[in-house]
Amino acid sequence: MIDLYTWTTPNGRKVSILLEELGVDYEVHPINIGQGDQKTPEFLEISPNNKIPAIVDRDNGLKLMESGAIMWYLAEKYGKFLPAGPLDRIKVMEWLMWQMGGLGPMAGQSHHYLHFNPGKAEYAEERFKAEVQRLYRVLDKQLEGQDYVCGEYTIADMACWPWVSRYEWQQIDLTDYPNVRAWYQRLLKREAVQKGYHVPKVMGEIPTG
Ligand SMILES: N[C@@H](CCC(=O)N[C@@H](CS)C(=O)NCC(=O)O)C(=O)O
Repeated sequence: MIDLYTWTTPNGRKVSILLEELGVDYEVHPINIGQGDQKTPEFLEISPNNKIPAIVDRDNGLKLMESGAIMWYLAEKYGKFLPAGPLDRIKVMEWLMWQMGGLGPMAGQSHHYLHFNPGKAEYAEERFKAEVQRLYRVLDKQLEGQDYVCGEYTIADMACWPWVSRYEWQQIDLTDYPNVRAWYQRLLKREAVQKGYHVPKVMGEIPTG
C-alpha cells in the first residue's frame, strides 16, 4: 500500500496517473500547497524539500520525495512501464530527466509569468515563453514516427503529459506541434490518465488539446 501526498498540480498528477496505471492500492493525502500544508513539520518528515508529491511505501517504510525518483521507484517495484533492456531503460531515464530538468521547471515558470502575473516582467515572459516553445519543438521531434516518447508507453510519457495538459497557461497552441498534440490526445483517452488527473480532487474538465 502506498500513501500519496499530493495536490492538483502537474508534478502531483504524474504520480497519481502512474499509480492508476499500475492499478495498485494507494491512499491519497491532500496537501493544499495554497494554504501552506507543505510547510508542516509532519509533512517535512516525509518531504524535506517542502514540496509535493511524496510517498510512503507501507510495505517497507520508505519515504520518498521528487516525482522522478518516485516514478522510477514505483515502476521498478511493480515491474511496469520501464523497458526490459538496459539501454532502453536509460533512454527512459534520459527523457524523465529532460522533463524534470527542462519541461517541468520552464513550464512552471511560464505559468507564473504568463498566466498568474502577466504584465509584471516582460523579459521573464519572453524568456520562458520562448524556452517552453523550444521544449515543445524538441518533444515534437522526439515523437516523430512513434506513438510514445520512448517508443513504448513508459513513465516518461506519464511525466511529460501533465505538463503539456497546461498548454493554455503556457500560451502554447498545440496545433503548432502536431506530434505532441496527437500524443497528448492518445494519452487523454486512457482511463488511468483521466482518473489520475482528478487526484486529489476534480478541478474541472481536462483540456482536450
Ligand atoms: N522537483 C520536484 C518539484 C516539486 C514541486 O515543484 N512541487 C510544487 C507543486 S507542483 C510544490 O509543492 N510547491 C509548493 C511550494 O513550493 O511551496 C518534483 O518533481 O517532485
